[in-house]
Amino acid sequence: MMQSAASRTRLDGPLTSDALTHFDRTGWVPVPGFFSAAEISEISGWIDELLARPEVPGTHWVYHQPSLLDPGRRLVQRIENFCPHHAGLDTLARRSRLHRATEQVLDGPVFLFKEKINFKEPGGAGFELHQDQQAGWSRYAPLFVTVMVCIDPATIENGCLEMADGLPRLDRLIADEWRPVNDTEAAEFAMSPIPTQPGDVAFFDSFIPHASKANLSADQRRLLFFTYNNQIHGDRRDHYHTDKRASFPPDIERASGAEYKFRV
Ligand SMILES: O=C(O)CCC(=O)C(=O)O
Ligand SMILES: [Fe+2]
Repeated sequence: MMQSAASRTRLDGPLTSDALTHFDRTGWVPVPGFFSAAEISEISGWIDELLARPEVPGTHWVYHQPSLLDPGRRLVQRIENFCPHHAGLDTLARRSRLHRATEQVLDGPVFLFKEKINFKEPGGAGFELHQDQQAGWSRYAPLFVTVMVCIDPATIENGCLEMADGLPRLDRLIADEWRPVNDTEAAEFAMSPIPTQPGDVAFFDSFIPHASKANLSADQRRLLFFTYNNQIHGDRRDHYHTDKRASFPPDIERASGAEYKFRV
């Protein structure tokens, strides 16, 4: 059972009690304008710094994909595991107003579990309908909360996030691990696109079904994601990254000829 709103101790922080109540009821909450234009411009500059760095084994993890618009072109799909290698992004994740907000949502001190930037450049693929917890996360903790930070305008045209709508908050998997949610499993709910502007954020738990479409527009759509768990479930970051590095390493660390399949 999820904690009811009534039993929750409210920590002070940037999120209002209305926002926390919305999260408790539905498993997610949008918070428009959490960051100023100046803050997003600084974060965007940090992302540019990461992108400009050489890909070297043992540093941040870069993954590529072929462009759907120009299959000969290789795009950066995402960068993960960068906080240990970037002081500004690490401070944002672990010692900031945003971090405090995640403590409010998770109702206590949190550990950063993982982080990534999904670039979704023009030609970038979408994400099939899934619950984040389906990606084997139950091995690490029973519940996570992710905060999405919008860096570029995310629109229907460039593949903004889409959330399950009209469901009471889920506290279980509705589909098997490691495969997208199918149409039968999705019959109980509708999907709503969530267009966002730079500076908007959204908090969502690891059970809410979500998806996004490919970007067939001319505009890139960068979204930054930090995922946390309550400290009562331990600091699982190293365990997760050791496992992922073995099963789905960054492109620069891949053995030639080996096949690695991205599943959810
Ligand atoms: O970037 C997106 O559109 C969604 C990404 C997502 O849900 C994920 O990577 O788990
Ligand atoms: Fe996801």
